[in-house]
Amino acid sequence: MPMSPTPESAYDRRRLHQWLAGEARADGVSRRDLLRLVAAAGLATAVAPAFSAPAAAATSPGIVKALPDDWFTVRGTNAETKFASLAGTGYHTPVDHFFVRNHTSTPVLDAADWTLTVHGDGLTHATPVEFTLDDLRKFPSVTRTAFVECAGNGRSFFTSQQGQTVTGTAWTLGAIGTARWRGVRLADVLRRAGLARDAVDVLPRGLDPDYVTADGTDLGRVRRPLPVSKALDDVLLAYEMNGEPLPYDHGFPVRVLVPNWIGIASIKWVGDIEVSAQPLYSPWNTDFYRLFGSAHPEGGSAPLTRQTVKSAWELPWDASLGAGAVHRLTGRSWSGAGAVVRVDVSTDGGTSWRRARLHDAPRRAGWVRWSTDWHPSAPGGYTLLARATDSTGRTQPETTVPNTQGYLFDAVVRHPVRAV
Ligand SMILES: Nc1nc2c(c(=O)[nH]1)N[C@H]1C(S)=C(S)[C@@H](COP(=O)(O)O)O[C@H]1N2
Ligand SMILES: [Mo]
Repeated sequence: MPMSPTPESAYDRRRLHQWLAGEARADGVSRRDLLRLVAAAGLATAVAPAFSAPAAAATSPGIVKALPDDWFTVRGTNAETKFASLAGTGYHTPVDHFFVRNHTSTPVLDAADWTLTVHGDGLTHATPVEFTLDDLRKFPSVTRTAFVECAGNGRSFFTSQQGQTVTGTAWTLGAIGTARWRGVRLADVLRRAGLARDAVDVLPRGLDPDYVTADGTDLGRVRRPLPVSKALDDVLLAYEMNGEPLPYDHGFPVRVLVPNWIGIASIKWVGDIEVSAQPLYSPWNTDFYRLFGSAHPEGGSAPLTRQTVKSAWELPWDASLGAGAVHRLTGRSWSGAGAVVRVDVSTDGGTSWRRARLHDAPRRAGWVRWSTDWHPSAPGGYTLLARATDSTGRTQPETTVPNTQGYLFDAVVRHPVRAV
């Protein structure tokens, strides 16, 4: 599905214009990458600012929490939730089942030492403003349910269903979790810090180690610019997850939570936020998290924002089910654009479809649990399919237009099972 123009495309063109005019900053982004984006956007390339060379650093991967085989598939520095293990766990993903996506390793921080520094020329004064955790707790708190889903969730199906080669972690569908987050509005904190009227971008940065690519380039700490419009809309600085302090692996003591957007926007272990009157770039909105490939604009799409629509069965791959018995099969569907209002399922590889029963009221930024009864009369192999439709009318296609980094897979997944 080609990306429809989003507000981010127009915003991104403006950001690039400003970069060309020397009015946007791009620390740690190669000039070549920006020129590629400039060319792709059809802008003239008259002037361009200089860049500082990044320094090298070592990293050691690590996740703190236990990763039992029944609940997780470990993929490099990351851990994918097994959907089958969510059956019966309730609406919110228990924190001990929640997937972990780490570029490097979980830093074990001390909440008593932690501060958030808000700084930059998008503030009304030059001095940085510091907030301790206690300071944040004095702001009115907000509690909301939202999923965090990696942009690469479902990536492995580009290869296994569509025969395409993509780069990145080979997730199946378990790079998502839904939690009840409590924290403060980023808008409140930015205003307290003295947000200026000409601020355009905010850049939250993690306290985890520098990210070094496979070829040894140090890209610095994980950070991704967010337009002020989104930052002021519904973004939280979260300090609780499902009623408990954030676990180490999920950003303790404070993470950014950007509802409906791809997971990278929700920076964990946030230590500082730059507020800028100039548009900002980082490798996470130039090289990564755009769509590249022959079906996409030369030089890539606009930076990715909202998640797509997906569905997953709460069953192992190749699950065995008794033939001649009735099984209540369960699953979940979600979308970054609107609430899921309808789920259609097929137990015969897509020949016939019926509606699944929804067990939750449609809810934006969350998922719906659903079920269907299935009676496999004869032993043998079967293919289960589930296709969700959201309140904006978006539905899962049969195939996803590929992109080189395998983002935003949204096609219906063919889930094999056996009746025995
Ligand atoms: N500081 C920091 N924030 C980060 C990341 C990271 O590696 N470092 N990974 C991002 C990505 S790619 C995703 S998908 C989500 C995953 O959140 P989780 O590990 O709590 O599930 O965190 C995002 N925030
Ligand atoms: Mo991600």
